[in-house]
Amino acid sequence: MHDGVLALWLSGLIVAAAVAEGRLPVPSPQQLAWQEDEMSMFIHFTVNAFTDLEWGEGTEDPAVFDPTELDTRQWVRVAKETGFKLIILTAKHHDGFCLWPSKYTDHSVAASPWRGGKGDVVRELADACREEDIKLGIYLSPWDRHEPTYGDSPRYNEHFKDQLRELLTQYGPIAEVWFDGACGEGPNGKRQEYDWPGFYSVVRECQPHALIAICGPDIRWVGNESGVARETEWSPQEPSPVQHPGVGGKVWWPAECDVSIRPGWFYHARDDESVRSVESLMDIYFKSVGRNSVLLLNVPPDRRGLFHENDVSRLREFDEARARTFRRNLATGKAATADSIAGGSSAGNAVDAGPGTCWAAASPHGPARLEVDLGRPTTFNIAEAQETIADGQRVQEYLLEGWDGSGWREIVRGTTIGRKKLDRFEPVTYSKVRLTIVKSLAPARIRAFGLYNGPQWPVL
Ligand code: FUL
Repeated sequence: MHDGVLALWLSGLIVAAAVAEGRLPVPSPQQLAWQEDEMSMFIHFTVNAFTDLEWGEGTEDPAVFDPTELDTRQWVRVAKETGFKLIILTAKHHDGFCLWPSKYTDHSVAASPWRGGKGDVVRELADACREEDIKLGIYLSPWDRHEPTYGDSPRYNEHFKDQLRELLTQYGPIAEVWFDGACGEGPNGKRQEYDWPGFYSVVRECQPHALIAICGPDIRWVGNESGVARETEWSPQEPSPVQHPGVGGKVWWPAECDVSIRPGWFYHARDDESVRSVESLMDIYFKSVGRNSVLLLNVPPDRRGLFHENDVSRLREFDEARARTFRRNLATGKAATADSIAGGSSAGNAVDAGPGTCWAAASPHGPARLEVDLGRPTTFNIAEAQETIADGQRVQEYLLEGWDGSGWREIVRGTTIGRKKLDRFEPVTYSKVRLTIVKSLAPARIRAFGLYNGPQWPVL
């Protein structure tokens, strides 16, 4: 090719790549920090723990709410010690009972015998979170089976906004606001129409850094309550007319996987022997965090107002299991080369110790290959890859192969990578591996590549 033509062709490619990159949605700093945290804890607690219901009816006597040893410091310490960075509390569930003394209702802790009617669970949790440097999130159920104005749409919407303002102005920074979509009929027989844009405005006004989840524009519900993301999980999504009105193109709307450590969302003594096994929790970790999502694991306090011993020991086993599995990345520090490298980058950046740098491919849409020489035959059963999602999610298809001395053998093939992709397989032994980015929306940026020889966690 003539030099001038080559230059023109190359600059065309660079422009095409830049245009493609320019259109890629990227996370806000808060969305990025939320995803880097990997795991959040959900805490479902209300009158249901005392009435043994999952959905309270709104007619419960507030006197039933009387935990004998409520200790939010226990919740926060256990969460922190077992790897959670954010705690989301059901400040009000569908029954309408408020865990804080809302001045807009008499159906709250103020009408209960707990702490002589002077208690405030949200305050105690906020204080404990601040002390332990854990972020706080709030679940406020729009569906309210107690509130008499529910169903009288404009009036109830104002009531809901008043309660939201209380929670967002009296308890310090709130990292996530979780809006459940459940909706029912009010006592007037009419279906409540929620004022979503109005709810979002209150959040933006009172807590500009809070992420609005589920029925919200910042974090997307994964679509099931079993903690499982898709094999192909894109954070860039088509905007929703309700959640992103008037927005064109794609929006950064990452998935959150909510699931309970018990069969129900609330505590029931009958479930004490049915706390999820460590195998189940690890399977969920691989299928949520390991599929470009955040895991939101629910742990419901019991009637004492404490996490039950069985839940606590399971959380500790889960933490130890992750530590044991990911203790040693067998690719770290090994010699790495690539057939496509953007200026200023290097293949070694994918296997250095920190996620601060990346192997940036030059090829605009793949293929691009990263080869890691493990130095000697090495056995592993888990592979990990991470994109630098601050620059958008780019990889559409990848392939991992091992060199057996005469040829490359396929180990695993996948689609999206995103923040973190984990693949499990039967143990294999190779002295060299290569990760091929088969197809990407823009030049791939891989900040971490890992191989682990961990316990063989079953795919459930
Ligand atoms: C659902 C609710 O109906 C459940 O009770 C629970 O709060 C779950 C997280 O969301 O929609």
